[in-house]
Amino acid sequence: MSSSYTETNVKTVSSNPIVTSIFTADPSAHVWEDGKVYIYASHDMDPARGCDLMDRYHVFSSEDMVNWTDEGEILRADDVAWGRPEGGFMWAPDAAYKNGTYYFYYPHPSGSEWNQTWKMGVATSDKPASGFVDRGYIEGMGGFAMIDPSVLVDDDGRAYMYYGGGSRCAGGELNDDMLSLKDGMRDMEGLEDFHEAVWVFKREGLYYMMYADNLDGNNCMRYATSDKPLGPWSYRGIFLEPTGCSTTHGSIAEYKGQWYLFYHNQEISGQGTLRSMCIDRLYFNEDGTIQTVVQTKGDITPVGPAPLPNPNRKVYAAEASKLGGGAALERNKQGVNVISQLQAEGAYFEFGQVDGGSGGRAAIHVRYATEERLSKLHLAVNGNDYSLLNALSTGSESAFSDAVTITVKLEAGSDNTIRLTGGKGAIVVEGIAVSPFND
Ligand code: FUB
Repeated sequence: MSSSYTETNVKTVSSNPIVTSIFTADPSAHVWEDGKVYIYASHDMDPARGCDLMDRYHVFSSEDMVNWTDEGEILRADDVAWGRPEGGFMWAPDAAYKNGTYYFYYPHPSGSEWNQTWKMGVATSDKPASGFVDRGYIEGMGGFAMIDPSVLVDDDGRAYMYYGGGSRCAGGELNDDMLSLKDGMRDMEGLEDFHEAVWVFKREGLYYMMYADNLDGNNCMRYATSDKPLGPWSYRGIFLEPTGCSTTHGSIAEYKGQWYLFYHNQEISGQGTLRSMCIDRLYFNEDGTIQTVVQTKGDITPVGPAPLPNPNRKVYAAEASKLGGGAALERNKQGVNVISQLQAEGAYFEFGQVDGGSGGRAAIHVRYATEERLSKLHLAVNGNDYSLLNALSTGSESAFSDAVTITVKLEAGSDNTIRLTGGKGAIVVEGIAVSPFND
């Protein structure tokens, strides 16, 4: 049971960016055997310091390409025993599935000299979006910027890893264990203007490699094709024009008969290091070439069932909170109790005795209203920092939305404390809803 939806936030048409509460980048999409589509994304921590602080990968799932469930965090730098002591630098990941195991590949430096110590980490689980445990890194890789992994499991069960940065791309076959290389890596031939962000997929017997080019600060996505998984590749052209973001990165997947491009932009933040995932339709021509993707604000209609409301959901109303730092409880014009004055630095509200069910993952929805383009709330759960949550404008302080949502970890039982601190924008809050997954 992993649905986290309330009755009021089911969408009937997609919106870009698809996740607004936290910043997510580098989406790697896969359709697994349970029939759902999953996105393994990197996470731009807010506030950012370049890409240095990126951490805490979240996974998102959907059955209709419109409504996305935050499955929660699956791995953070602190979980990586061999990682650099300062943490951060959990960059663009990918995932693969073979023989009952899900593999999560992530680039991370092993030393303080981050750009000289990249490694390709692997975590595994028997579930697609939880339970990942780090298994170390793949030996025998390196020599240049070892970032942006992409893993293809071919129809015959053989698996290939690709990676690349600093204008160089390499590929090689993985052993059956998916944790080691068969014959090492070799440079990929035939790519034009390769920069980074390699992603390989297969369609109708043809291998496609997509990647970001070197257009400084405003890359395009280009692609090449081959009839063999490790090339040589034939360059085919550009299929995504600049998004306005200083990086471009993504993936392509087919779901229920339609192909999609998953990518990121900086629509919400205006900052190239606080990015947000988007999805648009992707079309092939008769000859297998890819049409230029039209970047939209979201026009996908559901291709499957929307998530069901979570039966474990409990609502915690404004009047049940403890307030501090200048936050106030007031009755608004509609006669509803709301927490206000949250624009004051340090103003906070806190719910104690929050029910975490049997413990583990739980979705938190904040019911809020703000006239500002972008307000923010800082979340802490049982004293653990979850960084800033984005609250996009609802149009006015009396138009409420549940759109601020994140999946966190709660302890079993009713002794959880959830604190939200303001100071970034005039925002009022009616309460929160908490939905333990009980999985
Ligand atoms: O997200 C960190 C880095 O930015 C990725 O590894 C690159 O592809 C670019 O998206």
